[in-house]
Amino acid sequence: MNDPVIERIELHRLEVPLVRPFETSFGRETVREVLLVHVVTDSGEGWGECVAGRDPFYSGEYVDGAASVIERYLGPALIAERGRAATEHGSTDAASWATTDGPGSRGASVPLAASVASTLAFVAGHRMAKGALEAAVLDAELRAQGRSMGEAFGATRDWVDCGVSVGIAPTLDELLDEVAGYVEEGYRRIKLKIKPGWDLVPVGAVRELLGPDGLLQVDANTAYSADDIPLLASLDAFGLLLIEQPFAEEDLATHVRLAEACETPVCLDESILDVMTAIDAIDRGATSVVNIKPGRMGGYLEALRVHDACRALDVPVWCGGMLETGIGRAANVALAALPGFTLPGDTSASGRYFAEDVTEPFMLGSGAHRGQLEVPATPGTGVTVREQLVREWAGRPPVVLTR
Ligand code: OSB
Ligand code: MG
Repeated sequence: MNDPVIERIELHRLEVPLVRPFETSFGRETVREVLLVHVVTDSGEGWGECVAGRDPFYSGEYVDGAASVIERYLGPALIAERGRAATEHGSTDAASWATTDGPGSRGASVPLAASVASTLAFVAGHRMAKGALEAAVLDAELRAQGRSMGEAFGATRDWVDCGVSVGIAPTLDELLDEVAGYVEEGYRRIKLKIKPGWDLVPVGAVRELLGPDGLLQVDANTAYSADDIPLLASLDAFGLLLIEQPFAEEDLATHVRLAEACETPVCLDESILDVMTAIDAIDRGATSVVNIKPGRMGGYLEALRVHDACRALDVPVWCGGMLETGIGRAANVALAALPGFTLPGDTSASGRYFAEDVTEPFMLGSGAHRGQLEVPATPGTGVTVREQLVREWAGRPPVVLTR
């Protein structure tokens, strides 16, 4: 089969209100500024979601920068390269993605998606922008082949366990009300955002609410420094699953010191940029659990490599989230169905974020599937983008890049 040729790339910018403000140690969001990438090839179409936020606070990447780098550099390069590769070189070697668990479980048959990272490698950084393009190409390619993302990734489950990430609340009472609501909905794990001044007291109160067996973890989004190691180690008293990214992205050394000072596993998020940084952080003892966010790692294909590497090292992983719409969520849920994802993810239902989603909503199951989301089984991401809604919610006309 000839590789598909990319005919057009459209960038759609949407502002989607959150059902409640989401506050972290780095800021407060009331609206999700979404950048969607729509790729049209000669054999089908696909959608990808960029996870960059409105501001460069969680990461150096932010949505205006991602849109700009795609429009000016990445999009034109991808269109030009695919024109060239399809006419001159024929098929691309996808062996780099064929880290199979067994024959046919992964499939090496996504040559177009597998070539995106190398085509775009001439641009430094900008992983979230690159990851959105790769996701759209992957969706298009899999739809053309009639294969679901779960099938292509090597999913081993039909349903995934869901946790929920709970923002910093105005008061302790409001936090407890919010957490109680999520428990009632069935979420299998609670993650509390913490920062200096909002840590021991809310964590203790939520532990009390959940009881000793409730799964609970915390995420500091780099808000602490080495002086806080004793305070963070005192979180051991609350039986947490893990402490996520207390120190700066570049600061593996202080994470190693904390890991040596406490019983609770240390888990890196911001610091893990690709499979190389993941293995390095594990080798150094800076992380014993890994938060996998495909956007932060430049795409699903690199996320699969991180999953495989962690699995080989017996390091548990879980799927993080970036307040995605149904487009990014669908792919995250497919990824979270892989065998190394042994902890519940930040893969919450659509309703935890938005009153209305741009795809059919993801809803928690009931009965045996309480607190779980079902892995989409139809081709590509398996969800349908409500294009009319995308147009209605767009704050500006789409940017269209063509051959
Ligand atoms: O650190 O995991 C994080 C959202 C935006 C940026 C960073 C993070 C988060 C979350 C939300 O915790 C997870 C979700 O999508 O539910
Ligand atoms: Mg985090």
